[in-house]
Amino acid sequence: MRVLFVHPSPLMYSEIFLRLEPLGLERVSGAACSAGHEVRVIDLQVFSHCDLERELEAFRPEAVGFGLNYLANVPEVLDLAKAIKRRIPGCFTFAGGHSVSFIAKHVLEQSDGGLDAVVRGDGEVITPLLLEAARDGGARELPGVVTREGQGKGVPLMLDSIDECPPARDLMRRRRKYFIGELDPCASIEFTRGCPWDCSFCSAWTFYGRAYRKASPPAAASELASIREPNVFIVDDVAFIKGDHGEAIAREVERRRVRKRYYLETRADVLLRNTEVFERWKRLGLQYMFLGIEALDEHGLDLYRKRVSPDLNMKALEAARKLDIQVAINLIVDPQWDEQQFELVRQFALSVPEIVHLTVITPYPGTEIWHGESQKLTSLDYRLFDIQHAVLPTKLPLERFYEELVRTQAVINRKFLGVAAVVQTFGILARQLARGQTNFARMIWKFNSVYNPRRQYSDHLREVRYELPPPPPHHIGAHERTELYVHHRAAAGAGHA
Ligand code: B12
Ligand code: SF4
Repeated sequence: MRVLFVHPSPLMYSEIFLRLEPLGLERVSGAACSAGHEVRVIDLQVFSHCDLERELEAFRPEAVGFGLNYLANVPEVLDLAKAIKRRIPGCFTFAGGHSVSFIAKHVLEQSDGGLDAVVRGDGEVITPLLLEAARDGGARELPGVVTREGQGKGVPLMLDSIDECPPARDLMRRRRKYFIGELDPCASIEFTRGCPWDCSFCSAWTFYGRAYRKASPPAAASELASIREPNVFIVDDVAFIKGDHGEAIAREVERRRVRKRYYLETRADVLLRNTEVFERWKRLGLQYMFLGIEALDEHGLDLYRKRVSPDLNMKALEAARKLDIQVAINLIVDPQWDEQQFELVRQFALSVPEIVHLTVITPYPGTEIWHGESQKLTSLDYRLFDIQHAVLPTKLPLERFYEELVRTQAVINRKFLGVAAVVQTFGILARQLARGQTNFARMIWKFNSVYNPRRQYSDHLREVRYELPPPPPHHIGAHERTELYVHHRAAAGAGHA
């Protein structure tokens, strides 16, 4: 079968700092290739809608699969699916990915015949079965697959070992467009999948049922060695949860003499528990680390069920400084913040050497905080669910809220995107430009055009064609949390922290 996989366009607020290869879609594409299909991938982060039209004309796919990890991309995918159905009526269209797994039935209904199926959970095992069923019939019975006839029998199929079905990186074109900050160009890799913690604002744990799977160290190191880019983003939700796993991969990487520069995301307690692992990876090229600090006070940390204290967070920052790893920290903005609270955050951000990143608390389907928010949500417009917009009532008038938010982001960004920082990074920039790598240089000049309070406010005034389903009215109790799971942790190889 001729199968085209499509990754939607970037969300404008993330494009400034990074643009990364769609690893999940590449893995699903790899699985379809191994099953004997003729596969192409088009990533609308780096190609235009016109390019997609040309691809449809030239390739005439018999099936099109969309990656829907992000809620904000749902409207674009719905429109594309409908347009493709009109253009190639017999084409089988489907979507899969993180966000759509939690609202599969709703999205399918909204597609108005544009989508034939939505896949919930891991995509590697089910996609070849779905493509077979698209040709021979029986799609509606497949586990984890939602079609117009209803939900298939059984729970979504989990990949036993993430060593299987490596990503089809060779199918991606314009790979030089993928970057994160000065790690330009940058590839991505997965050492583990899933997260055993249970923060109330996050859906990483509900997706995988609090299980996580580990790549075997030789397989992880071989994959790393096969990557051509000099920089690598380790996409694990929490990197090096198990110290011995991180050490074992490091050993294999050393043995193969792989030398790259790395970016990863982890937790404060994991960094403190496994400091020597991070130290070893620093020697191997670890440059940047993202720490989800989320709140500066005990109350906020409890509310998000982060299971760390403010003191421990600060100790982790000190540990990272000693290791000489550049750290970006995330803080969650509460829409109830007033001017004073923003000012406190600005002062904090200017007092620490780390890059401070702000995200607005957003109840996503699949998170605990989604439940019971029906009275409070001010919008159900998918496009605003990108953690840069406020979809809960703000204490300040909305326009003032965005002024404060953008002002805070600008102060923080001047710290590392300003003239002094550019002078510091001049050598890096010059080397990249000489090699024709322009992503990082563009990023430096783009900030003001994208982060703009009026633009953010006016995003709320756009015509809304597609809305999220309203959240269930009741809060979720501790004993009901497993009901949020897409996968249940029965799968082989799944572990706990
Ligand atoms: C790495 C990552 C990123 C990267 C890479 C993005 C990219 N180009 O793919 C970066 C840093 C760029 C990023 C950015 C953002 N991210 Co992000 N990201 C992740 C993370 C940690 C891992 C994703 C990953 O690569 N996993 C490994 C691969 C193998 O798994 P996968 O992508 O899920 O794919 C599997 C299945 O989903 C499925 N699948 C995927 N695609 C398809 C397609 C088909 C057809 C099928 C059948 C199946 C299928 O099969 C795959 C294999 O099993 C997830 C958390 C998570 N655990 O999923 C958050 C996550 C997806 N991100 C999230 C958010 C909020 C964002 C941002 C909006 C944050 C921001 N404002 O800056 C941006 C927006 C990005 C954009 N669209 O432009 C949220 C999603 C929230 C939501 N409901 O919309 C998540 C869930 C994190 C969280 N816990 O809140 N992200
Ligand atoms: S925020 Fe991080 S630690 Fe908490 S559940 Fe999500 S991925 Fe896990």
